[in-house]
Amino acid sequence: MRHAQLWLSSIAIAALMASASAQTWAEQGDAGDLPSTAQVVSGNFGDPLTQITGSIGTGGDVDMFLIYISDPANFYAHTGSTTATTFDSKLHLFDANGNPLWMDDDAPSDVAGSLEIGSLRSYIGGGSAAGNYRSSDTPGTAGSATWGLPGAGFYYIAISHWQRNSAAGSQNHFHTGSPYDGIYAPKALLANAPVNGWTGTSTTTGTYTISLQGASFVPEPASMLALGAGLAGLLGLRRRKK
Ligand SMILES: [Ca+2]
Ligand SMILES: [Ca+2]
Ligand SMILES: [Ca+2]
Repeated sequence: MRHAQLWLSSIAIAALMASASAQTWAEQGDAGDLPSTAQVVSGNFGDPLTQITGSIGTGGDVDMFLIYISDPANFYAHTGSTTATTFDSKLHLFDANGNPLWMDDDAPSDVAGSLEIGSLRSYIGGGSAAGNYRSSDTPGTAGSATWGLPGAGFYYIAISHWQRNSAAGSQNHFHTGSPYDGIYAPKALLANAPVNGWTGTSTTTGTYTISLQGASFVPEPASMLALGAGLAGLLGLRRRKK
């Protein structure tokens, strides 16, 4: 019985993931800067999401997007060349509850070289030298954090000019000084303090392209209903066969 259930649910999920179409999400209007106002990158669940494009406006704009990380082991996000992203960017990654996970201002040289990431553009992901991952509590210690993600699921990614910093209350989640090319884990005391504001000011504007690997679109409401109906059907099946 258990095997039959697993088999049926994989069919339901495969059906939702079947169609591969658009891979780029273009910011619609202005994406909000907190989980409650983040733009949902919705589409066919499981379609790979390889790019998010948008713009940073005046007033220290921050753009946050809800994405699905389908392949956490191979996930990365970066802001590309100096023409792909026209300003000195910073990337922040949060879990589905808005808790801080990782921040990078300037991509470390090794991944910048292999992925052709421009000067002062940002990178969050595995694949850099172990020493480049640092705790915000001990930023001077190479390798004081170890790369990882909690697993496949929903995440928030935010892009901003480098002078904007995610915060809980008035406390920055992450180290904001040198070395700027560290990929930072948050301060331990704030690891479970969801983002509820941004510190720092900037008047820089520009356009960006975030390139992604291991990410996919978030289910559209219709797909969520279909998935829900499929699961309800499975539960009904289990009840009937008991
Ligand atoms: Ca924007
Ligand atoms: Ca915004
Ligand atoms: Ca930067």
